[in-house]
Amino acid sequence: MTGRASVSRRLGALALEHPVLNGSGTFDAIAALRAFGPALRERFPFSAFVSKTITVAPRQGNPPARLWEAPAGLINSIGLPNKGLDGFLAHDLPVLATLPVPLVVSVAGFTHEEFAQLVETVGADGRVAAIELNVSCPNVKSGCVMGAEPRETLPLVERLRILTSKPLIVKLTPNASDVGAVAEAAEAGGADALSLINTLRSMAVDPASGKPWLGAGTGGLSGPAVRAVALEQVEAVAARTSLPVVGMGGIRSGRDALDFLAAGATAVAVGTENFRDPRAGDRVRRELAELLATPGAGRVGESAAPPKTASKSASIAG
Ligand code: RRO
Repeated sequence: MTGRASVSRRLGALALEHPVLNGSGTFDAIAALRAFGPALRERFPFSAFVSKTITVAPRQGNPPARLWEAPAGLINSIGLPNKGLDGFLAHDLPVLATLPVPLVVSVAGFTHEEFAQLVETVGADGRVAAIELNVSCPNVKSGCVMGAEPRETLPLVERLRILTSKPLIVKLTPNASDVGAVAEAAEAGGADALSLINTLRSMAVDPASGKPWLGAGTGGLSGPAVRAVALEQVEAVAARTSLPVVGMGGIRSGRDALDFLAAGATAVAVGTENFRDPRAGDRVRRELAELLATPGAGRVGESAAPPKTASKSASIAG
């Protein structure tokens, strides 16, 4: 993988001051502003903030239990609770717009129409820098399957592309049979960037009853348990498209983040670790900056495959 990382820190038109973002739904910036006040704005851990996914209609989310601690990981079955588009615009967006970094709004529709309404409305708002299309939520029964098959992803992204000039980031699922093919479909449809991985479909058994622990039966696994899977998928996607990739999955340290850059990611996102340590993003950013300043930082292994494009061939340290 030597030399597979891009030095560019752009996701389409969205320029990043450093490579560390948050994973959608893993950092409640509104609660953090209440808890940490101006100190959070002065030293915001992420180079862009990605919101929790919103839908057109408000949602309560899944029945409890919604969380299970797995070995080196977390299974969630949150089920997309949110205030809906109107509630987001009225209550959350005005606060998120005060953050000192660009705002990426994550959206999910159950139909193409819903996705279109979300992208058109959110994209027209000057406070929004980019839109993440969540086509990969593992925790809702219908919908959100549009990222599982290239034939579903291509027409959706094509339709949304013409509705906004803002960068579109497509969030990919690790549960697709061929994530590289879905990534190619997103690129063909006009996406500006890709992010992966969303969580791995999973379940946990209640030891007392022998029945599923989670109220919805199944959930999505994240945390260090998925990091090796995520790295492989980032590598595969970076090799098959020329789009910038935001790599995530179990990143806890600058060293973990560097591995994702070495696998071909342009930027990384810290997710589950934010729940354990709300300052994790800042630590990962500092540790990664130190590693990137170290000569030869990119030499983390043997090249698995030749880079597809010249832009992917710059070394990390370069
Ligand atoms: O809300 C959730 O249950 C959820 C979402 Br939208 C997602 O994209 N990924 C995930 O693991 N959980």
